[in-house]
Amino acid sequence: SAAAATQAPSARALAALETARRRTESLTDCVDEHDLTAQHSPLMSPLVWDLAHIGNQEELWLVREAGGRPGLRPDLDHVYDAFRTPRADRPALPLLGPAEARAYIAAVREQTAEVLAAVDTGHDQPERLLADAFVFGMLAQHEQQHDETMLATHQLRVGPPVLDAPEPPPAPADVALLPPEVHIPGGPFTMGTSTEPWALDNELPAHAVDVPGFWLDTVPVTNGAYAEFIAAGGYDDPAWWTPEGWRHVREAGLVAPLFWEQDGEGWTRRRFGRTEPVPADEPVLHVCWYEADAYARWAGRRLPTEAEWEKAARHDPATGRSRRYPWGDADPGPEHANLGQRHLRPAPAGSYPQGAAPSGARQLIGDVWEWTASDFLPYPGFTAFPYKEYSDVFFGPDYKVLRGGAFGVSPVAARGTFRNWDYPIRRQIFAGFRTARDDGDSGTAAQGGGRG
Ligand code: AVJ
Ligand code: FE
Repeated sequence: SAAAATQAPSARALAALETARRRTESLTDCVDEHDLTAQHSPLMSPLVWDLAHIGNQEELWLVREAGGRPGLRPDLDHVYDAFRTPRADRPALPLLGPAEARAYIAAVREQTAEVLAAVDTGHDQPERLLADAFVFGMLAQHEQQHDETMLATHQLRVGPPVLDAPEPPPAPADVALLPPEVHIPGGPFTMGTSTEPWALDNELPAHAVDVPGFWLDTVPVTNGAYAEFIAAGGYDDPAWWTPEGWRHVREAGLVAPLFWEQDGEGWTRRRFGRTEPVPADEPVLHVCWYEADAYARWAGRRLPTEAEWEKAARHDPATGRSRRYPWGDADPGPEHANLGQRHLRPAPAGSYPQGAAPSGARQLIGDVWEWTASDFLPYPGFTAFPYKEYSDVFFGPDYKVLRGGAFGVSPVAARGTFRNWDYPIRRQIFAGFRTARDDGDSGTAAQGGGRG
């Protein structure tokens, strides 16, 4: 909003930290001690680990680093170091209990507020950590990222529902009239940013990338379209899969997206403790990169590269400039995108016309993370900041990039330059995809068009 743009960095940072904390509380106050300390899946930490890890990172960066203070519990650093202990082993750590963890993060936050009030967070502050309140914004994003991880833990948790949110609005009336794909003209565009104050190190620096013209799905691939791929035997035909993807789909016994259950002719799914029919018009969720890639090949198409995705989301052909969001530079509002866990599901494909890109593509930001074809690699001129373990240690062929952000992503951690990454087998994250094709390719599906 215009208000955020004119707000002092310290006020914006405090508001972002408070918003994150309210969400953290809402995700942890709704369950009992057992649910906080249990491991709901070996893929995830106990919720109480995330809770204290949030406070420990805040102590480390805001109280000790930014504030120059001795800190509260430096002895906890090793317990909450994400690199020391994989998620599956975290229940065995000497973790703070729920009451201790809550008291700890509250005590850290008191000191954070004092530090924030005392340090110069102006644009001209020479210390890069503090300028524009960057490190405070970084920690607000960190907490929100863990809130999203805790939301994924809630999705994996078995038991009666504890989360609630209103349903997203129904699809707008013009959805049936949308073209299936939009054209993005060829030419250079500016990828990444050197000016977004709270952009994280992997989004920097801005650099020109030449992207040939291509076609992109107007909306994310829906459950209905994905179900056609399943019905056409997509999981039984190696023709659609990369060799690694085929090996994985066989070994893991994948037959449908995570959480889908066959129900007669159709599909149901468990969603935050409730079972419902899989909605055909909703973007597909909980598919791994291999499944997204296989679907695209079956449809006679491919996943977009990361550069293609960002060009579609940011390039304004009228000015030649890259913008912060598909709709322009204004912070995301509820009219633009499904973000911030306002809803507990993606909105129907074709929603949010006010959030459309200049090409007409919709829902690039929000609803579902979108797998791209690209490995997670540094941009030319990348430098790790402020710590190598945010991005640097992950660069390479092991991780695929996701873009756009899902319904459970906070607006503070969603923008046209934001980069997420995960292993190509991961399905518990809130990931879907859309497909693309080169200029000049017919785009005719090998199976007679499964993009319904
Ligand atoms: C950017 C989502 C891959 O959760 O592993 C949280 C974010 N980094 N704490 C992750 C993160 C450190 C990260 N992802
Ligand atoms: Fe973390």
